[in-house]
Parts: sequence; C-alpha cells; structure tokens
Amino acid sequence: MDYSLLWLDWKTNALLPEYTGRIVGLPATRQGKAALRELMNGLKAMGGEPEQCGNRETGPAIRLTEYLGNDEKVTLRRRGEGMELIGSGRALLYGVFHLLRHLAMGETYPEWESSPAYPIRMLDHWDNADGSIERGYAGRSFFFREGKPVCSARTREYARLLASVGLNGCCLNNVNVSGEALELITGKYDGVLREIGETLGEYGVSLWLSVSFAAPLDQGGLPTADPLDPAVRRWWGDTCARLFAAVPGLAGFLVKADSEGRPGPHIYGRTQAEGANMLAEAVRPYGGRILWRCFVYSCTQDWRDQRTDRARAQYDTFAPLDGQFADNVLLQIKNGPVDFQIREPVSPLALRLEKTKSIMEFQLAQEYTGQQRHLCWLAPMMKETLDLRGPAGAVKDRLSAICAVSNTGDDPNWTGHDLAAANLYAFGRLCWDPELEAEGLARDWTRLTFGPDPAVTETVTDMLLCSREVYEQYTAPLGLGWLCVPGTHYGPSPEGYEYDRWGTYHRATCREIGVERGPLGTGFTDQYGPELGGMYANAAACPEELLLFFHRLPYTYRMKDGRTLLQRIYDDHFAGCARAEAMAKAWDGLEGRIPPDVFARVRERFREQLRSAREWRDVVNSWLYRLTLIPDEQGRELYI
Ligand code: GCV
Repeated sequence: MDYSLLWLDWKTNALLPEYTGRIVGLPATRQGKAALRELMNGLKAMGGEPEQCGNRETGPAIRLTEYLGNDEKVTLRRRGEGMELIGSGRALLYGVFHLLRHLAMGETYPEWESSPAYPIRMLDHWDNADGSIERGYAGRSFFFREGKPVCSARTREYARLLASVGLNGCCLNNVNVSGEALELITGKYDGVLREIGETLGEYGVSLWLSVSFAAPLDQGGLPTADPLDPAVRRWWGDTCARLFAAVPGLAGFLVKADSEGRPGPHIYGRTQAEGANMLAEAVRPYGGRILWRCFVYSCTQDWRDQRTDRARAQYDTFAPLDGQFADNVLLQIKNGPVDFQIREPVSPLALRLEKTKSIMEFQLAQEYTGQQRHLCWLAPMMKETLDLRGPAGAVKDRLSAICAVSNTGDDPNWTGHDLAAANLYAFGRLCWDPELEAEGLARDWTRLTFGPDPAVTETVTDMLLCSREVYEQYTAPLGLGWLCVPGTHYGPSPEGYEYDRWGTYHRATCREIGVERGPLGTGFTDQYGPELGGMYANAAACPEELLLFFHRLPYTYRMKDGRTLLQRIYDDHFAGCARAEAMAKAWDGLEGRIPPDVFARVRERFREQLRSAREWRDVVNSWLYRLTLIPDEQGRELYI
C-alpha cells in the first residue's frame, strides 16, 4: 500500500472492554456488511480478538441491528455489559466508526444517538482528467490517471475515510470541466464510473459529476446550449436517461456557469434560475439534484471603476431569483462573498435565501491559506461561519447541505502536509454536527492520528487551534485579503492584483487603505439587512478583524486598544511570524514522539512556513512603511 490510513490507523489498545470480544448480528446490505468488516478489522488492529457469533448472544457483545432503508440515524446504546448499534446499513457504518474512535480514545460505553445536521455532506474535487488538480497541493489525482477516470484500491480507502467522519458524497471532477472530463457524461466512461459509484456506494458515499453548461454544443453537436431550446432540453434529458441508468450511484451534477469564463445561461439572455431548472428537470426522474454555484461575478473589471464591487455580485445576481429555483436545485455559496480569503464575512446570500435550498462551500484545499505548506487549521473559520446569526437565524440552521473543495491528492499522506489531514477530519465531523467544539475536534484528531502521548496531544492541539490566527497575522490583515502573488496565490505581492481585472482592490495610498463598503461606499453592507449591516457599516462597531473588508480608513485610525491601524498591522505581522517560529520550535520538541518520517516531513513544512512568513512580514510591513513613511513605534526593522 503506497498511502497511509490517516486517523483510521487504529493503535493498539490494551484496555479494550470485554464486550468487544463478541460481535452479534448479521447485516444484510453491502453497507451493513462493510460496517461489520470495519468493526472486526478495527478491533483486531487495536489488539482485540473479536469473534463473530452470528445471531447467538452468549455474553457481553456488540450487537449490530440493521434495518432496511437509507436513513442515517444512528443509535448506539448500552445493552447490559455490551453495546447495541441500530440503524440502516449506512448508519451502521457511522456508528461503527464512532464506536471505534471512542474505544481508541479509551472510552468504554460511548453511547450516541444522532442524525446528521445535513443530508448532503460532500467533497468537491477539482481534479482534471489529465491527472492534475486545480489548486491541488497534495500530488496528483487518484481519480484520474493517464487522461481517464480510474477505480483503484485507493478509491475504496478514500470512501472509508469519508464515511468514517460522516461524509456521504463526492464530486469527482473539476468545476472547470475541460478535456476528456467533458466525456464523462457521454457514455465513454460509463463502465468505470459505475465501478467508482459502486465502490463509493459501499461506504454510503454518492457520486456527483461536474458538467459543462455548453455540453449540448460541444458534445451534442447542437447549434446552441440555450436552456429554453427544446432540442437542448431533449439532449440533456436523453443524456441523463442513459447516464443515470448506467451509473446507479450518481446523485446529480455540480455546475459552474457564467463564472470566470465558463459558459452559462447569461450567454443566451436567460437567468441563472432558467439554466439551473433546465438541468433540474433532466435529472429529476432519477432523484438527481443540481448543485448550482453562485460564484458569478465580473472577472473583467476595469480597475479604474470604483462603483463595481465584486463582493456584491452573488447577492445581486441570485437574491432576486429566490423562489424561482426548482426544489431539486441547491445554490452553492462560497463561505465568503469574494473567494476563500483567510478572513471574510459570511456571504450575505447565505443569510438571505428563503425559498431556495443552499449548500455552503468551504475550501479545504488551502489555495489562499498556505497551500498545505503552512499549517492553517480551518475548523475555527468553519465554525465562525456556521455560527453567525443573521436576522432569520444562524447560518448553520439555514443551510440544506455543506461541501468543501477537497485537499486530497495521491501523496502517500493524502494531504501533502500531514497536519492538513486535520482539516478533512474536522470538516466531516462538523458537517454531521456543527455544534462540535473546535478544541475537541483538534484533540480527537491528534489522538487518533498520533496515539495517546499527552505531550503530543497537547502540543499539536494547541498548534492547530492557533494556526489560522497566526497565518492571518503574518499575511493579510483585518479582512483586507488579496495581497498574494497573482495566479499562484502563494507568497506576498501587495500590489499584485491592484491594476488587474479581478475586482480585488485595496486602493492603498500614503494616507488610507481599503474599500468603503458601507452606505457611503459600495453599499455592500446593506445586503446584510439593518442589524448586521448596520454593525458592519459603522467602523466603531464593526468586528476589528473585518475592519478593512468593510472600510477605507486612514492609517492613523485608532483601534479599540488605542493603537493606530498601521501599528496594529505592523504588530500583527511581527507577532504572527514570532508565533509561527514558536510553533516550529514546539514541533521540534516532539522529535522521538512522532513517527520519524512524519516528523521530518512536517519539520520541512515548518521550515518553508517560516521562510514564507518572514517574507510576508517584511514585504507587507515594508510596503506600508514605504507608502506612509511612518516607522514602527517599537523601532523594529522595516526596509526601504
Ligand atoms: C476552480 C478561484 C480559483 C480557481 C477556481 C475558482 C472557482 O478563482 O482560483 O482556481 O476554479 O475559484 O471556485 O471556481
């Protein structure tokens, strides 16, 4: 095997309770059987000697009671001196992984009665058919090799990982559908897609595909892809009839339309709802769904134009269409209004939709958050997004589903940075239960991955918990974002996006910095309604970490603690860098306690993180010093 088992690498546990020696119950479904197998194998890996007793119960045991159906409710309860797990086949899987996790962490009777918060909990792969991964930082694709989709032993291992944290879907290919991936819906790859669907399905994971809105033109040979054209509708109908019959595990399509040059309904003068509904109708007979991305904005903005505000675009396009989408369409909304920066407010669209289902999209692939070379644990960001309360309740209560851009690849450790696997773990667990606390998730992941050594658990948990703030401090301050190198999005380049077409400007002068998004500026804050919007619009009330997202301010603006805005930025950069150094040192202190190969790999990543953090600190601070000629109050070095 050329890849690791991540948190499923169960460690020996000498204190397994007696009941783990007997397993009673004979699940009938594929998923139920997979659950039984996982239980047997997991207990054996922990040093147990479980005996399968069929339906005979002769003493304390784990009883698996499977009922038919597809619902996901898990009941895991104590039964005498043993445990009973009750649920559908896929629920048995979730229950078994829960039980194994808790046994691995030393619990005896981890009772659990739970249903997932969202029916769709999935990963979006930006994998291309040529094996490359857009914004991938962990090697190449394990879904596509040599230009074709493949089903391998790793597909199954991947499905296990997803099921073990409660995820139940994955979209195989990049939303920017190109090359051979355009053929995924034409019949050419039905056989292998079916195999992938079945392999994932054994672990309760549904298969989704990204499709191009222009497929009727490019693959169908029609003269148009106009969603209201009867021939186009027929083409999609026929295509889906064949595809869904050939690939039984298929759940639906993910669509990036009218976004960053992709084709979409706007080309034909149609609305986003008309485009999405046409596809929704085509997949409806098979219970299919359409995940329609809201990442629609002008990427050909003139930087001189101060009226257009990219942050407004998604709400302006989609909010007026609320109520017009078919009920098997989910609008897929990135967590922030712009694009996965280290700090953005929650997308106001997620707070606004009332009659349309929505799926929130996070990005585990660390495109703007250190590209899996820097440690940046995203659970605190996910929680802060889900917990935000708008006028009609918290974000987490308004969503119908959650997805994330996957951070996996064919690297042996799956995620490039060994500690980035904690992002995948936490994401899955939060999709199941958004009430889970970040600290518990960090601790559990660390224990499951590295075993019970308390020094390791404490050190790594602390690192994970502070890593997002540390990254934020030494990179882009106070919600400003976009100080990165254009294109690659790695490393600092404060003016890199300034005179470009992407709508991501800070318009820094020698006196002021930021875009005013309150009523006197672009009016973006109005999209949040009076209460939240009023808070964001008022610099004095606006949460400081978002100050420069919402406001244009002089460098001499006084922060709540009396420091100037500029001094706060200087200080954050010095502090962030120092904290990154402390993290790297803390990791060095774990030598001998972590498997040597993992220890060495992470140490290398920390070296690069430190090099890059220093670069960020000095470039951003010196850039502002050169603009303002205001020195650091503490006399630390800035460079002219
Ligand atoms: C898949 C950003 C990324 C693109 C990505 C796009 C999207 O702009 O840089 O690589 O394309 O988001 O989410 O569609």
